[in-house]
Amino acid sequence: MKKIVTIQDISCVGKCSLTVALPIISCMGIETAVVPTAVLSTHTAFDGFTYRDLSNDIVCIQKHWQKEKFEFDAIYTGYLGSIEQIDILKEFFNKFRRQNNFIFVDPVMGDNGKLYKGFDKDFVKQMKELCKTADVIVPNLTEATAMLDIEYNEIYNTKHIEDILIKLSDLGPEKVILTGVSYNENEIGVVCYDKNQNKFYQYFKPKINVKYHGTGDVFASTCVGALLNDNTLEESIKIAVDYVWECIKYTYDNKKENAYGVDFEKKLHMLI
Ligand code: PXL
Repeated sequence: MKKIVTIQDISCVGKCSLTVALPIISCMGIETAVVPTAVLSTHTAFDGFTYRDLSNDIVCIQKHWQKEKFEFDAIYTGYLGSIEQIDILKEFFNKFRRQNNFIFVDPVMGDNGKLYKGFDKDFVKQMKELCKTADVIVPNLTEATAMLDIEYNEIYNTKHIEDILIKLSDLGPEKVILTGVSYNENEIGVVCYDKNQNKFYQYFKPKINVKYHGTGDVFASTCVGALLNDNTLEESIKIAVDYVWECIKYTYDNKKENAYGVDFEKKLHMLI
């Protein structure tokens, strides 16, 4: 059985990060170890959320796991709360990186051209450093342009997107997956680049005009699960886009509320 460790916060209410990653990856038949980086009462789009930092615990967990000689087929990081946590994870990667495993970084920092609460340019700089050490990264357009320090624009062409992918892969990662790409008002999807194969792949679906919280985490979790299950990059983005799209469609058709994320539970059967 394949085994992954995913390292991100646990937001008690508001489906995202660990409360999404754990069920999704488990449904894909992969043993899922978790390292919670922080406990929040809700994700940060709610007012007045509580935040307990677990940075020290990450170090203790790492030391224990080294003694136990645990190994993982993939290491997947998501939302991180501080620059200190990024430094801790660089060390974690050094200790658990193997010839035959891969490091998958979702540089969660923002969306729709804006950074989330609590993130600034220094954080972006350090997240870029973490991305340099990864094998696969999954930024959205906001995160990609922030890391490359280029202007975020809602209108762009294929060349702009391919330039971004190549520049990000030049940093280090062999595979770069850019989410939330939309060349016209009818379609949205993912474009990715495989440096070793020097190939771009893309996959689009009809746009549903709504934004839900946590869909980036649903995508990243499904994508890393699909890659671990020996799907190609091209197959994996298709599996993940199709799943996220069905989750959005179901949620949109059944309720319009969006702060709590998508009802991904109703579509988990697609992944089993
Ligand atoms: O979905 C990304 C995410 C994860 N964790 C927390 C967040 C967010 C996005 O805002 O606030 C705590």
